[in-house]
Amino acid sequence: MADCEDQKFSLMEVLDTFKLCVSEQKEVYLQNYVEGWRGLVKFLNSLGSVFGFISKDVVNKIQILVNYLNGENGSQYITIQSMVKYELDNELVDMTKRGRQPESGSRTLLRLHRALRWLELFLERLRTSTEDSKTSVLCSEAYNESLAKHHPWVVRKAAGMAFCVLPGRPAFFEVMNVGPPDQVVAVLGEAVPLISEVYTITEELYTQHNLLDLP
Ligand code: 1PW
Repeated sequence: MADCEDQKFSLMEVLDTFKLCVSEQKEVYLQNYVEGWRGLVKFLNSLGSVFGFISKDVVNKIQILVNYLNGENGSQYITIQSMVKYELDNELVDMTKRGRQPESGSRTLLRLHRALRWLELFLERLRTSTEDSKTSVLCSEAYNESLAKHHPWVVRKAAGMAFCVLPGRPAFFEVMNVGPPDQVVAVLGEAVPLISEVYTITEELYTQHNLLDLP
């Protein structure tokens, strides 16, 4: 996986994996979900080393899910719907406090799911931003509206510090690696609804099973 993280990020690639995520029956393929996140990790890494602590946690979580996918019960982990059903049916999820199943697929995916909302809000703000917008402001607004409420003070503080050193809008668009600004905006216009669909399907599944507060 180290090799894959070194490669250059392209927003198109992330877009492609998220496109493949959703089945006709509106199920979410875990493999593609994880691939999408791998692309995002490349993105985080190309933003600079301050994002190291963020990408490290995401990499750990990706690895937990990959281990399930490649494990002996991998066939139960094809979609997030089948994963949740399998883990609940077999009492593999700590429901109220962390205990025997501290790293269930369901609680691990929930962390990525919450972070995906941040990403969605942030990309949408970027899409509608103007030349003089500050990425750090867009990013922290998106964070405060979403993920921040799930993080303790110390993580919020560290995240806030990392946002401050985000590259400006032109450099940021450059890192996305899809061409001139108007093209970035067009690709974002495609990416945001896709990410949003994956987010909404997952949110509904977790709501339905009362899993939104898994410890
Ligand atoms: C600039 C675009 C950024 C988009 C990617 C967003 C990634 C967000 C990951 C934030 C991680 C912050 C540091 C880790 C905190 C963990 O404690 C936390 N993990 C997450 C993903 O929120 C909760 O995981 P835990 O401690 O319950 O295992």
